Amino acid sequence: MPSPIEKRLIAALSSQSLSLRGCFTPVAADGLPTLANGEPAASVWMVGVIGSAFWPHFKSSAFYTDGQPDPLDRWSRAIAEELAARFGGLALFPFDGPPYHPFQRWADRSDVTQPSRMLLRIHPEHGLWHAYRFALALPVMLDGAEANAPQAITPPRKATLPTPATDLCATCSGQPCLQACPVGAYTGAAFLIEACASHLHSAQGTDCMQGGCLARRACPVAPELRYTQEHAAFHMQAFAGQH
Ligand code: B12
Ligand code: SF4
Ligand code: SF4
Repeated sequence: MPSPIEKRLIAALSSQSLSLRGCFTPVAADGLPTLANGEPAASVWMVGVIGSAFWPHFKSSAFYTDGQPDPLDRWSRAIAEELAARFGGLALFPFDGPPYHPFQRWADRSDVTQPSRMLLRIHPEHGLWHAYRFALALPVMLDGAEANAPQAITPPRKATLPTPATDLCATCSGQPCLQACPVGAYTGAAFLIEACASHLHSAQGTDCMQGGCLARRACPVAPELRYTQEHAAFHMQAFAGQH
């Protein structure tokens, strides 16, 4: 049963085609900055996308067509900062850095994601087809109570999540992601960025550039959520443009 704050956030996010990807009660090791009033955050809410469901909504925004750089990051920032102001908290972004906020560690604190052989986090239902757009660090606890209210109860969020039964990659037959890259950029333990980037900039890289990473596309988990061609090409162009 979602808490009142969870319901309000879900409603606000769904109007932007974004998903609430989980939440957690931060501890010092999570490395959260303090809020504007100098107090620590009482809860962190992870926001992201699953598949390409958000794509038409983002594409219809002014950010997509204004010709300025980083339209998706600017779209995310506009939404997050409005929500942070509305809820009295702080918006944190995966792309601000280096140093970067540890979004993948935060993901593991708030959802049933696991490290995959591609190093990206894999989710039992969403596979590799999900990403984070921002996090909201709020002064209210997970159940919506004020952080300093004596009666406030913080449910141990992880305890309410289903336990991932298996290591998805360890039980994956043939681990096709490790075979599919034409230049072997995924070794299972590392991502060889130079090998990937030089392939993308060559004539042979057209398939990856236009349809998305072949290794990621080879993953059998959640094939129905694979990014659309246009969405995948958008990310590949952004990646290739920086490397
Ligand atoms: C720098 C960066 C890169 C670099 C280097 C990535 C790396 N693995 O070192 C490059 C340019 C290569 C890159 C490429 C891509 N990235 Co990138 N990247 C980031 C970024 C901005 C910072 C990572 C970081 O240094 N964090 C700081 C450390 C302290 O945080 P952390 O949570 O502890 O993360 C580290 C550990 O979790 C560790 N790790 C991850 N998995 C595993 C597994 C094991 C076994 C171990 C030991 C460690 C480990 O690696 C992380 C980096 O060191 C993150 C966003 C973010 N803020 O996290 C996105 C992020 C990781 N990237 C993402 C994506 C999608 C990609 C690409 C597919 C390109 C794209 N945009 O479509 C490729 C895939 C490459 C790959 N296999 O990693 C997503 C992953 C989503 C997911 N499903 O997990 C993120 C979270 C961005 C987002 N908005 O959601 N990326
Ligand atoms: S984008 Fe293409 S070259 Fe780069 S890792 Fe994926 S399959 Fe390999
Ligand atoms: S193809 Fe198999 S090994 Fe690779 S990420 Fe997907 S589940 Fe994991």
